[in-house]
Amino acid sequence: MQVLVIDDNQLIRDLVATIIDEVGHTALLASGAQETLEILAKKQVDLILMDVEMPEINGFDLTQKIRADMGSHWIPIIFLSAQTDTQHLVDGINAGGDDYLTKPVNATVLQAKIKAMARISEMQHALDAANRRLKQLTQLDPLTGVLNRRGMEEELKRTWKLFQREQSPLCVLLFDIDYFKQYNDNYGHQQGDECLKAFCDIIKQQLKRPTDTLARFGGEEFLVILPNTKTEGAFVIARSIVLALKKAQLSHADSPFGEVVTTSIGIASSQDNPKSAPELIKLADKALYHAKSEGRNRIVS
Ligand code: GH3
Ligand code: MG
Ligand code: MG
Ligand code: MG
Ligand code: MG
Repeated sequence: MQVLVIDDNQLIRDLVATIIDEVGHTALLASGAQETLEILAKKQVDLILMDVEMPEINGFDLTQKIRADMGSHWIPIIFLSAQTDTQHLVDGINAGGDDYLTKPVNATVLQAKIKAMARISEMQHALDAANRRLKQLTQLDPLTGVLNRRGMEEELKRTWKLFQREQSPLCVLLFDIDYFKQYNDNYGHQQGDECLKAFCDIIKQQLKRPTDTLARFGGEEFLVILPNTKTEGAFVIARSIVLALKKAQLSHADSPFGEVVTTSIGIASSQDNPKSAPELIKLADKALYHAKSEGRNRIVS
């Protein structure tokens, strides 16, 4: 574990560091609030040992600040204080601390408490990992492995915030496979599923930036989110996907376009002045509608 020791007294910091060292953990040292926040921003910290009496900000207030800053990310905090009255301990727990030891510190007691906190911290890490996995599962489409509608909405929200902050252009491409009902009718639903997977693979291969995202919008409709891309750039990518799809020659006997699978694409851009992310999608949907009504197998913005 990396244990952050916060104390304005250097002698105590060094003493506590030695106690931590003895049981095979690594001590990180901070003399006050600023150093504490710098270390927390830069390094992985698994446990905090916090002095209470400090000149600029006391340990209770600093604990409240850390808890507020870190949101759902929990780091165990043990107070080390010269105050022995029980009300002080209660105040410490109320401020967000997890345990309270009095100074001078008993090395054996502190090492035992560190062991207990390490156990809880490990459970917390496992829980965090499980939550991350769960989030991933609830945001991915099981058939194609790309983001599902829920994941798409989260990603779009994130990208929209970035666009608002940095005013870098943002485009989306909305795809709808042409005559896909006939594809299913002709080849069966299972082959239809394979076609959707192949379609996604073709799109993914044309997305060169790690920030470009593909999501399943629903059924045989897919959305590509292109941060930092102007309309012209979005057209270039849309055309490259159409070309790759043409090269792939996915048979579709009932298609009027050379008996292969084709797609219609609607492009929308932040340059069209949508007021929100859903409005951007609405513009893409409108463009896609025009691509369909103008004959399919085309790109419209
Ligand atoms: P258009 O050219 O106007 O887009 O016609 P279309 O037939 O593609 O459009 P429509 O929206 O009427 O049909 C979409 C079809 O996509 C119908 C549905 O059965 C099929 N579909 C949706 N999701 C899946 C899926 O997960 N697997 C398979 N195999 N087919 C799907
Ligand atoms: Mg002190
Ligand atoms: Mg459709
Ligand atoms: Mg349709
Ligand atoms: Mg379709």
